[in-house]
Amino acid sequence: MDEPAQSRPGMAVPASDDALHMDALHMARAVRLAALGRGTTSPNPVVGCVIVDASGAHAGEGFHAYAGGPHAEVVALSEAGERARGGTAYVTLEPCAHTGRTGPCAEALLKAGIARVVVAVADPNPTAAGGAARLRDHGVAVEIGVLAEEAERGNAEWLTFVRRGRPHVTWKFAATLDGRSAAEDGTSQWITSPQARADVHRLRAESDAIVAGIGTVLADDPRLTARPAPTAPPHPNPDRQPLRVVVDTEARTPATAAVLSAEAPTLVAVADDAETDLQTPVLRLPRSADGGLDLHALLAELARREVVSVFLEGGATLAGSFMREGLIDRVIAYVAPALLGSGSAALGQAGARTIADTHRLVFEEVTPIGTDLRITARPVTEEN
Ligand code: AOF
Ligand code: ZN
Repeated sequence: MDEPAQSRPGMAVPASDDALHMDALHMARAVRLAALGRGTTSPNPVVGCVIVDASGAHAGEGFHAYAGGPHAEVVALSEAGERARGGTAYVTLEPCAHTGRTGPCAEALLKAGIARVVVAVADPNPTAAGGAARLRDHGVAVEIGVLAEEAERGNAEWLTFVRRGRPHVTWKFAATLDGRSAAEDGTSQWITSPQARADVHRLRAESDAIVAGIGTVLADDPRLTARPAPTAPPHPNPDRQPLRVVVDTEARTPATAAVLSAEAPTLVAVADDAETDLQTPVLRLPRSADGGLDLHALLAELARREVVSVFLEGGATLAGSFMREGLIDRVIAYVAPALLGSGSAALGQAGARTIADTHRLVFEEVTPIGTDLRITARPVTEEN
């Protein structure tokens, strides 16, 4: 270890600040490692882990790659080997205390002789939680909350799924700078650049389900498959396609619709009183008060099928209904440097008839993509 800070000439920063800084640096790496699992871990979280030895030197690291595979801690411990003894583990999610698809990580950390565990986010999953308490009981120093915000953001889908018992919903749209997604005559292809469209395919591939309204299916006949550039991380099943879900209250989906193609599974959600002879799996749901489908019931059913993340595309009307029901957790807007001046708005009626009811968001990120901007925002809730 370095000598105490106060003995270094001209050193104004106390040793504890140095330690905090190192904690943040190692955790930042763990958060980046966790992100390598994005799109392949469902229904599990993304988790990253960094292990430093007793002298503070990097000894091992790892991330959780897919459900059923080893947890991040186990991967990092096996790389660190004996150097883990007396060392510190940085984990983006509290180590598990349960035996699920794999064994409890808290035990693995104890067995390896880890002296300190730094955690970003406590595990809200009641089955797996309790790792921190177990480690403390055995004399391991545990700190929770380091870079919590960054780790939460990287695991937003899974944390929403566990905390709210429903999938996390990302609403994506493409629009001109004046917020229009189609021209007056109904034409809408292509507002944004090819690079933005490729980015959409990457995000589709990371999602468990792609949801679209019947209006979009009838107007555009989309395939709603993920066709990402081949840079995605390895997956035990690389041909996996997200589940396509059509919100089709009156069962109007034609049997010839591209969304029913064999290349990916599809679920057509219809009202429980609608008549249909579609061969595709049909999901019958109650209607909401306005006669449309009960979107809460839809998400509950998707959660039951272990859909952790929903990518909501297509249909200003459907997006408006999700927004009105408070069911949108993230907004991704691809904004093109173009103006229409007429045509349809990206978002339909969303329950805000007066300015006081405006749905307020916070911008999380703005990234240039091709000639467009990708803006990521999330709704302001009581928690943020
Ligand atoms: C992960 N990866 O690196 C950590 C997890 O079904 P299992 O046995 O894989 O357990 C999944 C639960 O374990 C998960 O819901 C979370 O609560 C906890 N921690 N999970 O998938 C990991 N550390
Ligand atoms: Zn674990």
